[in-house]
Amino acid sequence: MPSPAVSAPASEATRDGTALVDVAVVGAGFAGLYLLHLLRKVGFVTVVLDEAGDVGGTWYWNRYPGARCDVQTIDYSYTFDPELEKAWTWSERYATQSEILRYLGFVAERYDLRRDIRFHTRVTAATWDQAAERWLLTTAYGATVSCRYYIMATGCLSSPKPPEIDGVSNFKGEVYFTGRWPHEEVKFAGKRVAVIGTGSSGIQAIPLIAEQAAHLTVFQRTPNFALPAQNGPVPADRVALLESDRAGYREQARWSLSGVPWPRQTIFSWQLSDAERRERFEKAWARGDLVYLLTQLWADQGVDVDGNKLVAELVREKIRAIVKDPKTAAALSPHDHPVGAKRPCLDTNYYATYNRPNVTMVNLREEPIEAITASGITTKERSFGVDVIVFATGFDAMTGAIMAVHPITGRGGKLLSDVWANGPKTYLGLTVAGFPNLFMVTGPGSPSVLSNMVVSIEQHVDWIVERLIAMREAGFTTIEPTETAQAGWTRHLADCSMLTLHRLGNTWYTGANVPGKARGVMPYTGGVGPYRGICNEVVSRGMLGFSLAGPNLQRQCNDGEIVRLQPDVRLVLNMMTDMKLPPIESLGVQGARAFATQLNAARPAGRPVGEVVDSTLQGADGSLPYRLYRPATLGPHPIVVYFHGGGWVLGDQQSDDPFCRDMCRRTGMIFVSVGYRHAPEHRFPTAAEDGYAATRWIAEHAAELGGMPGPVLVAGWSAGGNVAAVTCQLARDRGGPQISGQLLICPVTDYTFDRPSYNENATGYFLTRSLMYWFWDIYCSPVDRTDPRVSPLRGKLAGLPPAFVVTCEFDPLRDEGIAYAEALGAAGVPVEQLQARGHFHASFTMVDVVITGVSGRDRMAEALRRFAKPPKAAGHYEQGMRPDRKVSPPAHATAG
Ligand code: N01
Repeated sequence: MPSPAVSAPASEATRDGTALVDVAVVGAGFAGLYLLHLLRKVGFVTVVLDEAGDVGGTWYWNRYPGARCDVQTIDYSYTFDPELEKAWTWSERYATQSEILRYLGFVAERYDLRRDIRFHTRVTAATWDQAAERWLLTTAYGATVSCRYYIMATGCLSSPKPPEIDGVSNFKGEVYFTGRWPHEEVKFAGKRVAVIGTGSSGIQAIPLIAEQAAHLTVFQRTPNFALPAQNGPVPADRVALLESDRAGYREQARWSLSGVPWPRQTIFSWQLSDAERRERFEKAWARGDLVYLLTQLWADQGVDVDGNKLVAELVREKIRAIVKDPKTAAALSPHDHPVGAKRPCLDTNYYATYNRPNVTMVNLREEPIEAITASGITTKERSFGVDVIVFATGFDAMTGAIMAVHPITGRGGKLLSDVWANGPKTYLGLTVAGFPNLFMVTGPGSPSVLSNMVVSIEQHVDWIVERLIAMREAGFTTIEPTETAQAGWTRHLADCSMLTLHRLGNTWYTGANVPGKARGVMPYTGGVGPYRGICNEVVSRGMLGFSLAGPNLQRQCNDGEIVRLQPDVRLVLNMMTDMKLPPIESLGVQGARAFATQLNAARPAGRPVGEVVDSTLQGADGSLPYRLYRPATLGPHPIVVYFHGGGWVLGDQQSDDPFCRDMCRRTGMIFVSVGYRHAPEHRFPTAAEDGYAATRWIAEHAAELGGMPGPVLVAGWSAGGNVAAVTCQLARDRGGPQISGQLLICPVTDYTFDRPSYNENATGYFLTRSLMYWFWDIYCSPVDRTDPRVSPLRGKLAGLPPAFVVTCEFDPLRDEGIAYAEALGAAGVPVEQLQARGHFHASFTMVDVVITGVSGRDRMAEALRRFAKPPKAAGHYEQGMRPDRKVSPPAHATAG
């Protein structure tokens, strides 16, 4: 093993005792080793510094009994060199720590890496020298390194956190930390052992310690979900899949959500029977694969609280079946976080260990630890005499190891600790504004710990090294992200965090495990593949968000934000682009209708409601079909008359089915979706007159429909929003029916096309300018377009029911929706607006596809509920009666 006295590599120059290199890398784990290999290969003089005595990173330190990886090792391996893949075979599906360490040693040997690694070398400070455009690193043993580029390959879970329990230093027995386990064998035989902490480390170590110790007492504060690893040979189906097309398998992993190639589930929990769900769960349990368990049960398990609760209950059922003592089983059953919000654990005999006579579980929720004494541990209730304490208390994750190099001083004396005081700020999780030429591998703001780490590491290393090569070729010597790009990324991360349930757990993902640490989801929750696409796009768009400079070059700053769309909207639009769909207007009316039907057939089915009834009502000129959605709760319910979208040309009473179901559930109201007539068969003003007539009929037949007699509400999306707005004006002018509120989602309100949103969003966001021209031409002659029955913005607005107007940032109709809301307000109508940032025209109707639309629909439902509740003095809202109320978005997604 190399000693601390490793001399400076031959490739390094020195000046005044300071080693001069192109690149200094901190950390000799998976990331540092691959960086060194690649950087050297392309001619950068590189040194790697590591506090450890040899290569391995996290696998060097975490030597506790039972330590293994929790992603199958065929996936948790380097893929950069096919020859390396051939040269190494894993012995088990989840390799032990010692086997992984051997693998990393083998890699170091194979590429002769150790000669450029300085072990036992802790970096104590890093300072950017603007004049020299270099970083100066100081180390614990005094040596200094000057580098052009400074890369933190320090890992996400390498800085153990202190246990935060009084009296640890008083304890006279043996103390171990799982994250800093000794190299010598630790003997537990005949000893009374305490383990504090039941995360992945504790759960792996506990069964093995229990087998040796005279007695083991486990101190558990929060129970975790754990899945039996079912370790053994690598499953034959995965090996066959890999070997049938190794390159294809690896490529799929790179573009998958988690870095392991599993397909996206498309079936939702509510489409499966109890028996089918159980069967899927049992298969996952028997498979022993966390990624499989977290992604392959049903599509809503990771994004919806209700879909997730079904998984949680099935795991708790398993715990109750394995653990004999009901009180212990109950204590081991997590209830405080969704499955996957906290990293679930992969175990071998964990739950069954609590059936052993020599194991006691202490539930710290009932009896917290008060102190550690010379002879043991005292809780609020009892004292436990122990000989050994094992702290499996976790890490200051994601930021801890980076901040452990302190101070990191960037441009203008800026300290990273100050910049990150309220939580890490990065661009792409790779770079930080104000810290030129500093890179982080799998830093906060990148998928990192929510992915197969090796896939994410290889992506970062490749991206960084390619950037350094490109800079060298172009003559640039510094690179730094802009504040705009970083702020945009921070916003994008927050948007992404609404996609999954990670925000709902108090975990190390959110900084909650370290007292005083800023809270917020730190890893990128938008998925490995989408993230890779974004990093590539930064490059293809001319290093968007970066400023580059060089001695003989003009500074190049391509300022801007890489993602302004909501993450799921971006995915949907990219998917549509990939499908190379023809413009809808090029298909002709019948073709467009067939196409819309085909699109609707491919979307997720809506959720169950109490009852769905198809029938007919009386329209302006004959009967019209309608579809009624009734809540499962006891009636009578308020009625919402709903008008679908489709430009007065496409769609029918079923075409917004998932949206109506969702809103019926969310509001607890009856939704009646009206099949109003369409152009070109029925041009202006048929849709408007049908809408009005249908509303009148529904109000008159409210009791028969099971609804509340009295005022109804109206709602509509797009052209349906137009029909809803017009209906309110007609109802006011024609003596009823009474309407207590209007919900207008991306409504058409005016015939002019010159507002900025028409130009800004003319193409690329599904509803295009030319499609809108087409709709208008089919429905309404130019001479009729100023008529308020098609351009309600041109009508009289006073005296209309209160309104909730939704507009989307990337929608040609945005500005006319805003104009309508403002005009309503100016006319004294109580109005609330939801201007949805990052959304497009179909964001709110693409239920269970655009997950970030949930909070918007919650706000719409709240508005409808308020409208339906008349003020005490009057039967319905009159002009100006209701103050405009501000509504906060809900804390989390609900199923409605
Ligand atoms: O750490 P943790 P870990 N008093 O933070 C408890 C990876 N990993 O080392 O939840 C009492 O998960 C704490 O309780 P609570 C993996 O990503 C991977 O186990 O804060 N208890 C918790 O139970 C993993 O998620 C593998 O209430 C205290 C435990 O200590 C991550 O590393 C193996 C306490 C800490 O759990 C971290 O896992 C191991 C106190 N004062 C780890 N302070 C693989 O298989 C903390 N706790 C690849």
